[in-house]
Amino acid sequence: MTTSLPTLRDWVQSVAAITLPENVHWCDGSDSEYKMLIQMMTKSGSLIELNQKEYPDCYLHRSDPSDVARVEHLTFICTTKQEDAGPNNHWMSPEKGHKKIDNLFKKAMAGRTMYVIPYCMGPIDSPYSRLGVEITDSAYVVINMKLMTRMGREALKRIELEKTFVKGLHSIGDLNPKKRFIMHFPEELSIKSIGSGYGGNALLGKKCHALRIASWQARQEGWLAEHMLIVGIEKPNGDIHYIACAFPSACGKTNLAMLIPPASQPGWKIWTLGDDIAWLHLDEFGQMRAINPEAGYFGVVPGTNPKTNRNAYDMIQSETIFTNVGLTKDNQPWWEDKKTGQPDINWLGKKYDKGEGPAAHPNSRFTVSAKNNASYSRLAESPEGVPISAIVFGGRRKKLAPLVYEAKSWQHGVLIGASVASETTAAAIGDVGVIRRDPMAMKPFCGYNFADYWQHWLSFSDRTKKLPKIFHVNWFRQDKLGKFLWPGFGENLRVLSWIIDRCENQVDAQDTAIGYLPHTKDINTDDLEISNETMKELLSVKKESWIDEMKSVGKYLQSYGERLPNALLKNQEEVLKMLMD
Ligand code: OXD
Ligand code: MN
Repeated sequence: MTTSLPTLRDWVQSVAAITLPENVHWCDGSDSEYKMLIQMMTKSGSLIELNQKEYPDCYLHRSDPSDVARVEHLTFICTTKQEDAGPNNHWMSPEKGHKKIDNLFKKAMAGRTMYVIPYCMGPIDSPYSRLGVEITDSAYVVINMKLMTRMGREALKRIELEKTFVKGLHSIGDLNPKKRFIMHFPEELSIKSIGSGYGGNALLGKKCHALRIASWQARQEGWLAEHMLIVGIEKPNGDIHYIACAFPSACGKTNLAMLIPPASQPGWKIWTLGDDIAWLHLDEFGQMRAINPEAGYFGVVPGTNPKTNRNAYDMIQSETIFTNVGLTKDNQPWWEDKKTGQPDINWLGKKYDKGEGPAAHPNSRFTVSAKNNASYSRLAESPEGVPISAIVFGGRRKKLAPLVYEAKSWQHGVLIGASVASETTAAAIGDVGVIRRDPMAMKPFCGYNFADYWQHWLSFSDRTKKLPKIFHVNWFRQDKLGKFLWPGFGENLRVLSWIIDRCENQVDAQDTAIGYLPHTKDINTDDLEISNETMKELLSVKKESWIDEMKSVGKYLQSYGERLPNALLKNQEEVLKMLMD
């Protein structure tokens, strides 16, 4: 296989001339190709076949111990002007960026196969989808891209027709963290990544393309590329509302996207469209519609059990690639909180010893096709996407944020999104549990200056009167002893149900300075062991703390300087004033 598109052919040839691979393999995306690669990798030891009776077609990959998460400190946005990347990104000039990384690509693929992966982000026939080609020397990347994107022949056909695609060049290099860089050149629609074979650093269709580059393209073209799950919530009367939720990494997006209604909520159903990324467009009638650019899940494994996420637990019993989990004696994958089996070997391949840390790495992952999920929505393949009724922001906040509240307007909702803060998790290298601002859950993923991004968000209210309502949720509020106040998981449906009632104008709410809050009676707590006091606490707004919060938000926003949209600051000042009155 090769291509009739000269720009693609020339680019592949020029990359080969620098990286000097032994072979070039154009990926056709077929099942036989996938099988061939699995066989090759199991033979070489880079994949371990798991217990095929219990886990058919499941494999384990162990990444280098120094390469287990995204590396935000080594991720750069390379724009001509530094202000275009903004204070939210690490910046390098395109000239310096290319020079630095091109040096590392010299002979990087010597003795290896170079794979050329044409892929489509989004349903293959959707006008909202975008195309890319990833060149990589990692067979692990190829098999993951097969599960995570629409890749191969069909994608190439569309690339040849449209002639525009994002160029992604990746090599694992020598996995030396000192020679690891993830660079984005949004003005050229290109990505170069070297030195890591892990997740978002290496599967370039995901964070690099579908968020960082796509957010840049989206601003130019009038849409939004967001770190959001998309889920359909079917009410007992059969009506379905689609909502998009932005939570920071490892804050339960996958669990919410696959939620199973508890027995106490008969008649409700949940349909998954996506668990990580949403592309949002206004259609010709001004309705916001969403597609999921991905075709699979790259989810955090630890904590997955029949109680927390039955759908995910079942879905990863077959046709799954596990990365960095432990093993039982009979070669089944094992992770913390699996609730069954015993670890024998840890994620490093060593005999498990409780004193030496967890069996599975806290950021260990599963890769699986979205079609394996029992709650997969039939509209996930729909080229026109789904209409969005509500956008929901959230984060991990031990204190402060109530269980749920609603923005008073689109502009106020943008302020709420811009103010999102959360405790950091193991999804990225760095301290865990530290509160940081993570606007719209996009801190690591926005490919341009946040000030311009907020302006772009605000501009949607000039374009349509039909925008979704905006909400904020916090499943993670704790009492003084550090115990979670809200049961979470399936019970979150009770909160979603209030959100839907609000979208349908079925219930009124308390009008407070921070937004509209539910009356305690409107969150259904039937069959739930939760006291009235706890509910009150969950919905309480501590004035002094919120005054501090809004002051801190004001300071944060102002750090964006002159490009900060006035409307955002005006909204923050209004909320602060109402709190102080
Ligand atoms: C992810 C992340 O892997 O957000 O989805 O880190
Ligand atoms: Mn994510």
